[in-house]
Amino acid sequence: MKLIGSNTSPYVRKARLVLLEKHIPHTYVIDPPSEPNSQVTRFNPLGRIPALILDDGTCVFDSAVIAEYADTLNDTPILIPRHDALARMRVKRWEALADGIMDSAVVVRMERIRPAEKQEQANIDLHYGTVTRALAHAAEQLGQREWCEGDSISLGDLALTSALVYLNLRQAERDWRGAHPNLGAWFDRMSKRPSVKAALPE
Ligand SMILES: N[C@@H](CCC(=O)N[C@@H](CS)C(=O)NCC(=O)O)C(=O)O
Repeated sequence: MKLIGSNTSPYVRKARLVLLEKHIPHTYVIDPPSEPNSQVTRFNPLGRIPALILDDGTCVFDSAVIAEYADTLNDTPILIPRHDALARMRVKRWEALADGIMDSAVVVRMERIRPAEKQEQANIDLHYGTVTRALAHAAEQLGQREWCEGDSISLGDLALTSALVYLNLRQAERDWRGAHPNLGAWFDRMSKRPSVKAALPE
């Protein structure tokens, strides 16, 4: 299978982390949709990345569907609990929280790269504030635990890691570690994983 993505996209990073953690063989192809010759719309009608192309040509999107599909391919590890409905919901909720951080951080990024006179400060403030609130919630929920959910790594950990990597990249001024030292310590542990090292933006 082939994962189409870019090194800056947090959604792509989430999908890559899932494939890498589960040691699922794949080729990683960099093809940002913003490039004029991008082929992404040939596969994904939404023109977005990540897009996972299976060997028979099936295109899997978006990142949540890719994560769920990939997780069923093997049990090493299981990243989304299969039988415990509440644990499964909590993992998917961590993913939703992390995706929401990514969504708002992407809005802020898109505003900031517009010409200064066209930037909407109210939109920046709204989404910057959403990230601030979501980070506080994540830190509070995480507490001193080693993992977002249960006693092993889950999709929640990978999604949150990806969101934080994106904040480090695009909101470098944000001192989220200072505000939430427990999140910083957890992130430092996650950052030592070979998957996270392999999927960092260049
Ligand atoms: N909800 C989607 C979001 C994907 C997304 O918005 N990807 C961005 C890159 S960060 C993209 O492809 N943007 C190009 C576009 O929308 O034209 C997911 O989780 O995969």
